[in-house]
This record gives sequence, structure tokens and C-alpha cells, in this order.
Amino acid sequence: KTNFKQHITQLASKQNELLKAPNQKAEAINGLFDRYKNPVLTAAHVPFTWKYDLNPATNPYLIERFGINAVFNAGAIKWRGKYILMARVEGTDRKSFFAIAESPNGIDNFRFWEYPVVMPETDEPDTNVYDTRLVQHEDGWIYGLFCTERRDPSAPEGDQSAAIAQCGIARTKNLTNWERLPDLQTKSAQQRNVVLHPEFVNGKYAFYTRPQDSFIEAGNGGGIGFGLSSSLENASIEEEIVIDKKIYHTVYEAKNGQGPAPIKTSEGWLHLAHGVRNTAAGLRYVLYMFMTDLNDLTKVTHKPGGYFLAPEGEERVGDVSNVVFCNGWIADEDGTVYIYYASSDSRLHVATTTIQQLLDYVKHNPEDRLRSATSVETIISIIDQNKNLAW
Ligand code: M1P
Repeated sequence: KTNFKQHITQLASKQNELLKAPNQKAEAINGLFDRYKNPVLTAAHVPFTWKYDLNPATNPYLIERFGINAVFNAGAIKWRGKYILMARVEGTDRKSFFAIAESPNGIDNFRFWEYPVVMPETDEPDTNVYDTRLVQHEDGWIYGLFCTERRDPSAPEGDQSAAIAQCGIARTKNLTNWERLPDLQTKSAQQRNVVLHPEFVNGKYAFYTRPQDSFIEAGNGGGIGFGLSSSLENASIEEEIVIDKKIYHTVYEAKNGQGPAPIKTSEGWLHLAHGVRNTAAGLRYVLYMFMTDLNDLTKVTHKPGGYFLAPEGEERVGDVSNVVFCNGWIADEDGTVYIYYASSDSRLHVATTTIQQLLDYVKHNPEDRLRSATSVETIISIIDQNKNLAW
């Protein structure tokens, strides 16, 4: 019994140390954003009260009764003065669910709320839910749009991995009680990375979509799409226009997807997205940016070439290595932007930047002109401009 008590005290103090550890900027400077030394959320941040039965009579060996494998891909929102993350938490049973963690400053001290999110289901239960995008819509609700995955009913018994991904929709006023709405209806066989635009467009709800043919492959439907629906209680998009498509020999050659909801600036809507290409080592996921017109959301006005953020150092390794993914960022009143990106489907990090830096980046970094020769031309023009400068 003494050992049992000691063990619990140890669990509590170890976790407390981790939760209160201050985070610091990493040293490398790139002019565009700052990385931080520690991840903001990991499996070890999940309260030990979720994992252990702490009663010596029913768990004499203090065995972990429910294992947590990873914490990653979080929706983000600033709410009641706190930086809120709605993370994808994955159990050792491979099922993901959502849990809310909050921090007073956005870079450390993230603590999970007492209970994970209880997400109501539709008549067709979800097998797995993940990657929520939190949006405070001008209609007054906070929405979570996420991926709901179910086994493909047409798959033969021998195929236990064929799945269908669709967009689940839920709304809340307090982030605790969620009302589940019917899944988004579109003409596409599968949907992932669906994001609600925070404002009405011509009186309708606007969505960024990612139509795809099969579960892993985006297929012909690849690209970030855009569509409108007059209702969210029965959301249905008749027409999806691809606004940012896959392109041969780019970082978004295989597929791409909208990250969080775009940030409104005086010059346009800033978008963060992920691009995927295939390699001999498997899929590589990086983040890239573009800007759309303030009045025409389907018009991409600026798009720097290449990636904005790619996995680096320890970020490169995890359950699904060589992946960075982002579905949450927060633009603060003072212009600071907190980008919550996950690495290798294993842990969640923050990078900070400002609206000014992001605008400079999207407006002035050269676009991808799609050939080796044009890349060399771009470099030469930078060298030439530097020649007359005395350093
Ligand atoms: O494993 C990398 C990512 O793969 C999927 O993203 P996408 O639909 O764009 O290919 C998702 O499962 C995502 O959660 C995951 O991080």
C-alpha cells in the first residue's frame, strides 16, 4: 500500500513538472516564425487520472488501464482570454477523440480539462473522429468541423482497412456541451480537411473542402475546394470549385488540404495549408501559405513557392514520420500569430510569428514558376540585387 501511494505521488509530481515547465524560443532564426524548444502537448500531458484506476483494491499493480499513444492535430481558438486547443488524442487502441487544453499565454502551461470532449454521434456512429477545425462564426456559434471515419460498407470482409471519410459538424457555446449536426453533404465520395469560413458569403455558410476519390488518394478531385450552403443544420454543397489545385513537381503534388480557417487581414485572407508529395520513404507533409482576395474568396492573389514550414530535427520522426500538419492557429489582438502544428502524427508544437511577417512573406516571396531554370533565374535576381549593397 505504501508503494502504491508513493507511485501515485510520483506520477502526480512528474506530470506537474512537465505541465509547468516554461517554454522558450528555439535558437534558429528564419525571419518568418520562431519555433519553441518544447512541444506544447504530448501524450504525457494527458492527466494520469484518465489512464489509471487509482484504487489499490481494484488495481493493485497500478497498471495503466487506458493507454494514450499521441496528442496532435489540434483546432485552436482564443476564448475568454485563454488559448484553447481542441486536440486529437489517440489511444493505444488507435481510436482518436477530442480533448480541450488551455493555456494562459499560448506557448506553455497547457492543461487538459478534467474530461475529454463528449462528442454526440449521428444515427450513423463514427468509428474514428479527428482533426477538428474550431471556428467562431459570425452567427454566434463556435463550430467544430472534423473528419468522421467509418468502415467502407461495400468492402469485402477480408478488407478491414477500407474506410470512408466525411465531414462531421458540431456546434457549441461553451466548448463542453456539443450539438451534433448532420454530416456535410457534397458530391464527392470522400471528404477530409473541411473548414468553415468564419463569415457569411452572400448570406450563406462558406466551406473549404477537399474532395477526394479514395481514403488515402485524393485522386482526380484533389485540391482545396470552396463551396456554399444556405444551412448548417443540413449542410449541403452543390458545387465545389477547386481554388488551389495539386501541381506536378511541387510540394503539393500528391494532395493538399486547408489547415485552419483563414485569418482576415486588411490585404486579404491568409491561408495555411498542408501539401503532400510521395517519396521513396513515404508521404511527406509540409505546410505552405497563400492569400485570397477579401471580396472574392475563390481568387488566390498571392502564393509563395515551396513550403512555409517542414519537419525538422526530432519533428521528422514519429508514428507517421516526415509529417507536419496544422489545423489550428490563433491571431491575437496585438498581431501575434500562434501556429499550432503537429509533427509526425505524434505531438503538438507552437510557432509564433506576426501578421506583418506573414503578409510580407506571402506578398514578397517569389512564386513557384515550376521549372529548375526559373528557380535559378529567381536566385540570380536576388544575388544581383545584393551586389550593390555594402555589408
Ligand atoms: O498522416 C498525416 C495526416 O494524414 C491525413 O491527412 P490528409 O487527409 O490531408 O492526407 C490525416 O489523417 C491527418 O490527421 C494526418 O496527420
